[in-house]
Amino acid sequence: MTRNGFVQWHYDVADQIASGPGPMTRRGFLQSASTAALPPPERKPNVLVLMSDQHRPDWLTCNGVNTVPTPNIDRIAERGIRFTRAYCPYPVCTPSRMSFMTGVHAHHHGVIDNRTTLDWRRRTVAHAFASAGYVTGLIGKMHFLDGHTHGFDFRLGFNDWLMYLGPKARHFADEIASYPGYEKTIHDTGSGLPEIDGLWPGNRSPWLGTATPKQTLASDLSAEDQFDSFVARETSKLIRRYKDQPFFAVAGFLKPHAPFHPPREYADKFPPGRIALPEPGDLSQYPGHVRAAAARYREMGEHRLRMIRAGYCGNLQFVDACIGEVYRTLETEGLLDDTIVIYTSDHGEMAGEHGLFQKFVFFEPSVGVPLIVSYPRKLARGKVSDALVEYIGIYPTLCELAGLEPPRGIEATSFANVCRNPAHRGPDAAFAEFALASAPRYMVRTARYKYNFNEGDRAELYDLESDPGERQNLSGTAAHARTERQLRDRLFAWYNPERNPFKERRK
Ligand SMILES: [Ca+2]
Repeated sequence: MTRNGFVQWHYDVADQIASGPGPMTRRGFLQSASTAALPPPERKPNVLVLMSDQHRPDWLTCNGVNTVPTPNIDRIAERGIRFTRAYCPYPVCTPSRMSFMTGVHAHHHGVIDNRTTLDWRRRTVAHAFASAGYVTGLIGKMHFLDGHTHGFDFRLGFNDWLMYLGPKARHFADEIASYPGYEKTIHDTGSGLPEIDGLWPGNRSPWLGTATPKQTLASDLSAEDQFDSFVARETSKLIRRYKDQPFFAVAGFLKPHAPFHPPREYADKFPPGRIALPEPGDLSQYPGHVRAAAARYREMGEHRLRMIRAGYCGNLQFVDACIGEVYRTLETEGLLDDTIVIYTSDHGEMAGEHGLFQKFVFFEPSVGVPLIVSYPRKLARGKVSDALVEYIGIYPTLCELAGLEPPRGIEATSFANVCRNPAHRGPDAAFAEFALASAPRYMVRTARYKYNFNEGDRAELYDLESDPGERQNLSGTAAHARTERQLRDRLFAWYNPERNPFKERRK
């Protein structure tokens, strides 16, 4: 079987599953419903979730930040509502994504790190849409192995891309190995190499021990061979194939997440020598985990950090182009008005602020996410909302906007009311948590303040109105004692650290 033949086979199998062998298939049911004597019901909207990985929320040209041009994401914002204060529930890949899928926080779904898998019994947003007659597809990254178990009629992931790449996959192994500390993780399921244990001999990557950490910025893979191009192409195919019935599609892009090696034409736009690193500022007021992480990055040296930031910039501009490719498919198929499009990311990226890179912290660039909701048939266009909304709320919001039954047994709150009226104030707080098994920490963010409770370490309190850069930790000051106490009570009412069972389990 050729590579293209493999992908075609996958679609044919998925189509059979979607059509089903029985006398009353999902498609047959929809057809029979539309031929009954009653007028046909209003057609359900399609749903397309475009999810990048690690896109810091403020880096959008439509937000007035020109560090990296994002013309394609800007076009989605022109046709929708852009949220400036959206938060992920747990700033690392898998726990955050499983909250998107299930509508519950990590302390309930139990996926508290990238090595834990989601309980198969958890109902997901994909189950909800499949039950409502949608064809459901997941193309790309999501951090679980079996899409069918979690509600998707079919999926294509890293393994399918690696099969498409064939021997060129070793370039990707070299790119993963280039990130300091990642040499040993090239067989890690979370990093993009083989996701299915047993697919390769000895449950190991065939490149284990042979990868050569990449030293230069530009990827050795062409733009069209990149994972995100594969995701864009296959998502576009799915849209074209299922355009006549409602589809629920998730496109999970890998970039701007590491490896920080954009295709050459994007790497050339951001020469590391011209990349400015932010001044870390006074770190003494921050808790120990922030100071320790900043020290580790400082040791990597300025050249390395410039390379990382340059690669991040090139990655972001490239993934913007891939997102644009999928969006243009909706456009050329005439589906824009009747498709709910979400653009978001599973968490942000510090990109050097406070001397930090990646995520793992509750500073705004890390715990914040970009979030755009577009549904031109029903919602206003070109609006901006500063309501506090949560990434975990996407599931009930999509159900409400698509006219599905409200999901039961979840804790996420729909923000469909803000989508319908962008002037709506929205919820009065957003919550997050992190590292529940090792050094638990928790965040509450209100319209004005952010309070972080760090177990065994000093707390943090920021006044985001007067200090949006979070440079002045007000925790422990007499002038803010009452505010701090109130926020702490609010946080513990949401989740009391005393009830965290994960730390005990790992002892
Ligand atoms: Ca991620």
